[in-house]
Amino acid sequence: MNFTDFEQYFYRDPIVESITTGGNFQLLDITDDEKKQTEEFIHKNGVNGLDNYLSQRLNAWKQHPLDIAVVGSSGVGKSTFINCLRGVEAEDEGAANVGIVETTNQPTPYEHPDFSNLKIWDLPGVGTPNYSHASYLEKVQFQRYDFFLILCRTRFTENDLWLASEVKKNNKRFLFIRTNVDTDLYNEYEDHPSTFNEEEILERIRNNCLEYIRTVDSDAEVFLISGHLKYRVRFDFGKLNETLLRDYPSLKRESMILSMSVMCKEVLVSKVAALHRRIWFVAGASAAVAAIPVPFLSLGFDATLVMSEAEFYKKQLGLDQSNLQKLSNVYQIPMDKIEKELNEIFPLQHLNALRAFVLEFAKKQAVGTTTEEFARFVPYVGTAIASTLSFGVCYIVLYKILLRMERASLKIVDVVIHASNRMIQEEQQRQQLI
Ligand SMILES: Nc1nc2c(ncn2[C@@H]2O[C@H](COP(=O)(O)OP(=O)(O)OP(=O)(O)O)[C@@H](O)[C@H]2O)c(=O)[nH]1
Ligand SMILES: [Mg+2]
Repeated sequence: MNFTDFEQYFYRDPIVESITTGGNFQLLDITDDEKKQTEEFIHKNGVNGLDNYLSQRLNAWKQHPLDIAVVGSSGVGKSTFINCLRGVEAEDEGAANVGIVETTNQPTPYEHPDFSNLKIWDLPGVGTPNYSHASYLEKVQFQRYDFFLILCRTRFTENDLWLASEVKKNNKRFLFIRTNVDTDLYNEYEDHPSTFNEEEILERIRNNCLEYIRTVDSDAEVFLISGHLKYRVRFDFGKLNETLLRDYPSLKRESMILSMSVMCKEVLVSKVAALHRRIWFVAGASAAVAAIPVPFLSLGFDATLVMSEAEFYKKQLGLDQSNLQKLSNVYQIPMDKIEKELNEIFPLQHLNALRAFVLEFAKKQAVGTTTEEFARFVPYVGTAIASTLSFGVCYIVLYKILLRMERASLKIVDVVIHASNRMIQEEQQRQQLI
């Protein structure tokens, strides 16, 4: 099968969504700038040092600080939401303090547990004696944030609207988030069990919020969520994340995508697209290294680099042991159920011993790979690199592993959604018994 057929094969694969079917690829395609920079590098230096140059490019996303501000009146659920975004529970170490009495009174940064460039800031609400309109912007260092998430629990206040208009004046972005919809739904159910209709109630809440916020921004949207971790796969959480990734300033977008936890299909698809476009960097860097002998492998191949990249996919797509264990705890999914689901796609034993698996895979892949298949990469990395077997093998190995991991991760998201629905049903039944 030549490379085009190989790609076609996956494009046509009817049973799964794959990297080729979801997300907006154009946005993440190799830019002319990137192509030009690599070309210039090769023109100047030959392939000497190209591995370093490309490896640096691979890590560039870590250099972008990302600061997201979460703001809203006291008690609307800021800290709870921040924990949810970071994938931690209120009782976990390093979690934001959550409570029924006022807990946040000065800007407090929370780093993402895995990616320290991403900080989510818990900001005090506007309009308290300590934070009047006049002093608020200066006191919270308004300019440092890339993005504002404005939260409310019932209705947005005048203070929230004031903040949104300030953000807009400064050409920054904000999103309105309405928390606590789980409680609203529950109350509605209690009050009107015979006519209860979830969609209708959510629509009513949405319209009610929109009426207010569209007075400051006619295009404003509102996202309805529950901040509790177990609801992270429900309501507008996925759409919220998608918008957050889409609206991020372009330079920081890759960084943002790679710095978020996988919590829904929207984030997952963006991550896969971002990882996919890294493959040619890794393959180029691998091929640029002078032949490093790998036992039993008769081609120059930077095995360490390729293995680390595969490990990076695993972590990015939430398939590492600690994340799976966490999902198992939060959503009460037995580990052997997770293992069984994964076995059909990417057996846990291989995921856990990924480095050995990658090497084995590369050995098999080296037989039968032909270099003409990669001619399309000549414009990016030059003939000297694109025509090596190393480039081809590395590309195919990473591509196939990424596809498998995408399927595996999508499966896990499905299992989590299922488990979350089950937990919610059980809770509703328990509450009816009280
Ligand atoms: N059911 C439900 N409870 C929530 C939600 N968000 C927050 N809570 C609860 O509401 C209470 C207040 O939440 P916090 O996250 O501490 O609110 P906050 O905005 O950080 O409060 P301050 O720091 O005091 O301004 C806690 O008991 C949370 O468990 C939600 O979406 N659904
Ligand atoms: Mg708080």
